[in-house]
Amino acid sequence: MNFKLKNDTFLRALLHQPTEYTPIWMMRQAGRYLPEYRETRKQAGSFLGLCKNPDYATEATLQPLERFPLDAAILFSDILTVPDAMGLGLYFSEGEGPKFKRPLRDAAAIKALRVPDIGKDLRYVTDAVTQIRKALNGSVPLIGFSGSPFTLSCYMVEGGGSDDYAKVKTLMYNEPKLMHHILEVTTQAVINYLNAQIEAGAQAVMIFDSWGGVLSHAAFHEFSLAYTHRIVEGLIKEKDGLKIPSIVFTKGGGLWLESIANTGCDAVGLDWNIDIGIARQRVGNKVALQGNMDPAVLFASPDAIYKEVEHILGSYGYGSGHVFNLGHGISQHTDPEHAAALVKAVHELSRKYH
Ligand code: 1CP
Repeated sequence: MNFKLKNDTFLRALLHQPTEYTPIWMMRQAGRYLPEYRETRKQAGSFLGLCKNPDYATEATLQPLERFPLDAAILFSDILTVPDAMGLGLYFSEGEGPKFKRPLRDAAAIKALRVPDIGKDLRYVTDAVTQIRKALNGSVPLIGFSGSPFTLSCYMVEGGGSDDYAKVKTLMYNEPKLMHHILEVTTQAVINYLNAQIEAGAQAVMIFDSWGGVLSHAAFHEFSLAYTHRIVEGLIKEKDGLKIPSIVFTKGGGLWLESIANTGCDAVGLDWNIDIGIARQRVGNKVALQGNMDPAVLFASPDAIYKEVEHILGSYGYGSGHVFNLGHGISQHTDPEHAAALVKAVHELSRKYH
């Protein structure tokens, strides 16, 4: 029991301890689908302006919690702050998503890559974590996060989002040593970054391997999972006598569930391709599961949302070890009332399974 928190259901579910209901939070729960977020972003001037100012980051983190009785808060930031701190020059062009001014396009740039000084170059993130913990005042736990080295490398080599990952895959197949060098440096950066978030007050951490699923079986294990594994091993496991659970989410990772569970993480995040009951059979009690509703269900009516929630809860079955979530980030076109219906449905319908 965590006496410091009013609601520690999320942490207990991650550690397979008994709960009264299934906890829920939503990936990208703060963001463009909320009118109050759009207003705050306007005040801040830009998305990066939000991330780099701890007052605004705190405000954005708390917005979804003021609307919905969610069981966890997630730090408002982005995975791309790490390559930005490594000198790649992150910027957002309106309607085009994230871009880097100096993507990794040759061996010289790759060899010059350095682990950033987290205490200096990412101080705005750890300051935000400290401030958010204060503002939460023990209501629900705060999740810290990072991208996986492979997912970060995709953006660092492509220079932005991609449909085919042609540049990063070409590098990986032509120059595996250079690719491994990027992954090595990024792995050390991510370990330092997540541990700094934990030191600043993050009570659980999540590694987003959003693009690991675009790899072949062999490449996934060599270029993505091996590094995720090292990160999990390098994390601070306990702080102030409390366990700090870790969650590994690989979009499209259903095929590799057992390998992901073997990294030593406490929970595996699932997208919506896999049935959560089958996933549970495959991993047993080794890890908790987080997921796995298709975010597009939120476009449908509250009745349809209730049906889908019942289906997922029923498929997971009885007992702890499930954190309800979407299988990927909430769409900016979601009606906030539908998000409210989802949270209500999970809280109401899950009690009979506990
Ligand atoms: O206001 C805006 O226009 C910016 C939209 C936005 C937001 C709200 C971006 C740009 N990032 C975020 C916040 C964010 N990003 C959070 C905040 C906390 C929360 O969940 O509420 C988190 C955890 C992320 C993580 C993130 N950023 C991931 C991993 C998760 C995932 O969705 O797979 C990835 C891949 C990114 C990159 C990124 N940042 C922003 C966008 C639009 C993207 C995706 C670009 C692409 O499709 O390649």
